[in-house]
Amino acid sequence: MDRLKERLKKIIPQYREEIKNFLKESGEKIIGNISIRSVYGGMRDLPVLFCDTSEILPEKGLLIRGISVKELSNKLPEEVFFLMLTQNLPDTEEIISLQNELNRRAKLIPDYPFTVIDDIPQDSHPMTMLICAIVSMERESIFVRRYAEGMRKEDYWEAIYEDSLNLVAWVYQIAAYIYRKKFGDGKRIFHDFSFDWAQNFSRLLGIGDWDGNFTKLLRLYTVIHSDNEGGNVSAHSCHCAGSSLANPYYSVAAGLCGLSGPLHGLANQEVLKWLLEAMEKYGGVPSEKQIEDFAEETLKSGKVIPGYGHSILKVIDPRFEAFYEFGEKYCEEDPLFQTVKVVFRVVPEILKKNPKIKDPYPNLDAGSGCLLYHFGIKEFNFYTVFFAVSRIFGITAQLILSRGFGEPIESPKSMTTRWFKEQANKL
Ligand code: NMX
Ligand code: MLT
Repeated sequence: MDRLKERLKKIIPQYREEIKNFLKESGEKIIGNISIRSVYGGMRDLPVLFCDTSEILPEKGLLIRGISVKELSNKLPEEVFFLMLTQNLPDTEEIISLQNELNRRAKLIPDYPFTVIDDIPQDSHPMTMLICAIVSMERESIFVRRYAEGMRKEDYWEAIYEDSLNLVAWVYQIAAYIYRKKFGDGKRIFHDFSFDWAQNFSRLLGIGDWDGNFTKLLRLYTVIHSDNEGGNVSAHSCHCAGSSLANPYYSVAAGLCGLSGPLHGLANQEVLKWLLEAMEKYGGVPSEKQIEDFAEETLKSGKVIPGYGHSILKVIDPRFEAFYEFGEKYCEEDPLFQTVKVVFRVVPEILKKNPKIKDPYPNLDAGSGCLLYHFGIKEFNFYTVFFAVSRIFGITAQLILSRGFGEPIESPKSMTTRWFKEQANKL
């Protein structure tokens, strides 16, 4: 029996009822003002979306169902997925049931997404390969089949759940194959059904994790990147596509296209590039003064310092702290990690000098790539794929809940600049 699905069968109708009643009582109440700057500034700070899996508090960072992500750093990604969907961490039977469910589905993966990867130009970015393989599997969608059969609206979430669990059980297999194809011997490694999700991901990558520490990193990495409330580009793109009832394969692909940008998921690759350039320039771990000069040069050339700043946070990202603590424990001596430490001591003070920068502190990307690098993943254009595989836990959980509530298609009103100017003149 799939215990998570059984739990959701009880929870979803209550959730739907709760929101329905809330809207009945309070739907017409006005909750805020909109400034023209917000509209033209990427909709910053506008409370126009709801998301119950997680929230970011500017002074505390990410909370998943009210629990700080740092406190969840020793949990399994499967446990956090269960938490996002049900508000509770699973008990032993529940987690075993979810793991069995994922393992059962893992072996049902079709062969053709691997052929898609074989056939695509091999110099394509790994994110392109991943997204193409995911879109190709759209024909497996249970939602599409059941929708065509006339499924009731109240049942949408169940079909979305089926597709989402398949994606969670399949996408890391595809990601690992992309890694092996582009950077390894090209041979596909197969699943071990006695393993958990991260153990299998690690095994399929073929990294040779003799002491189990790389698998520990994969667990931490996945939990840390799993969700980040609803307004970031990947979550929002997936949510928006999903609201049209595009199936989870399309919706997740839409989210991952958004994740591929350098200001979002590609930033971890940019961070590594920046760190390695600094180390190469100064012949090893740079001094504080050298990093100061290097950062000033970056800013003068009109570029951002990757891994620093956040659109909501106003403090050091606790996700960075979790990676930092992992680094202290497992790769303290690594020159790359030592460089991350120097940058962390120097860069916030430099960014603070620019009053426009609201958050001068490290975000999650400032420390994640160097840990992957330490464990032998030196191909940093693959790092966004790790982010993508992790983020699928959160964005699919959000899709399941959105269809569970019966959320309508997204359709905010856009206005012309002429209209905004007219409004401004009236004030
Ligand atoms: N280096 C240089 N300038 C910066 C930085 C930085 N790290 N962070 C912000 N700024 C600039 C920003 O470009 C903007 O300049 P302008 O007005 O000329 O366009 C100004 O400061 C105000 O930006 P904020 O309002 O503080 O931040 P915003 O919400 O616009 O952007 C980020 C947030 C994350 C896009 C921005 O801080 C950034 O580009 N950081 C570097 C890239 C990065 O690390 N991205 C990863 C984000 C996390 N993720 O995983 O997705
Ligand atoms: C994320 O995890 O999605 C990033 O920190 C980006 C964001 O919060 O906008």
